[in-house]
Amino acid sequence: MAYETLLIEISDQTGIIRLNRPDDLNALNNTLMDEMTAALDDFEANDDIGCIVIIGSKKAFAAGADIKELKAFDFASAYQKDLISKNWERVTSCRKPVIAAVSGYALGGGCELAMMCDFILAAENAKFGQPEINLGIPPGAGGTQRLTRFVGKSKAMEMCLTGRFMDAEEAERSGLVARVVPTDSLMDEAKKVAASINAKSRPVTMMVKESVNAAYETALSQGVLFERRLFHAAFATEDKDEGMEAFIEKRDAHFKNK
Ligand code: DAK
Repeated sequence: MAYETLLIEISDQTGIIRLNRPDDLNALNNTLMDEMTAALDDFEANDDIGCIVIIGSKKAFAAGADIKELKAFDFASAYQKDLISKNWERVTSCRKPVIAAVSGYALGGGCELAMMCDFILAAENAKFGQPEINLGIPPGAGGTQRLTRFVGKSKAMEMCLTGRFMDAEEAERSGLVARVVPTDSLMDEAKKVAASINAKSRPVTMMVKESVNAAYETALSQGVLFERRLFHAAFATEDKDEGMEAFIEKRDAHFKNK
């Protein structure tokens, strides 16, 4: 498929989606979100791909949903058309790990998209924020919910109420991002992390992802029980035998994803 707003690349076993609307700081319009849905569908269906990276430009991961597109809606049309809802959730149902590699601005829907990914790798120049309040709207793609879970009520409330941006150092300190890397090495670092995940047993990476995500949706005792069921299930895989044999034989494991 030819993409208008994305650059797609497969590097080793990593599917890379680069947002590509440079003139609008990668503002997330309907076409881009449709294309991202299609790209994620393709990568998910491709057995050669273990892991996915979403990245923008040096200046902007994404400066939010496209305000020029949003402006045209009123309540009746937003409600009846379920404004920009259907193509925003695809990343959250992806079973393969998805890494957000954020350089520059990740604002509004851009910050929300990054938070929908499994973890965020931030460049030193990254800036996160939910500035929707300056436009006379609240966050609409999970910003008040996910940001609060990442950084706690006080900081999330302050950011959503004032529109203040958080830099990479503060984002790492607050638990929003996994790690901060030099700005010019962001893509290389993202590929390295992805390669390290690609070398693991794919069904087990899926189990880990499902289990960590369950921590957000369940009580602790139910989450631990869910983890226990997956743990026992992993003992039915050939990869469990390979991983343990490799350890005992002091060699690298070669997983078959079985
Ligand atoms: N939309 C459209 N165009 C944008 C944009 C955006 N979000 N952000 C930047 N641009 C465009 C600018 O209009 C400008 O275009 P031209 O004027 O050159 O044609 C170009 O990108 C460069 O921007 P600036 O000239 O402003 O660049 P600066 O370096 O001076 O400033 C900035 C960078 C990021 C601080 C500034 O551009 C800015 O404040 N941008 C807007 C940030 C913002 O308010 N974002 C939140 C948008 S609302 C939902 C899903 C998603 C959402 C809601 C619901 N559902 C699933 C229901 C999300 C909503 C939002 O994200």
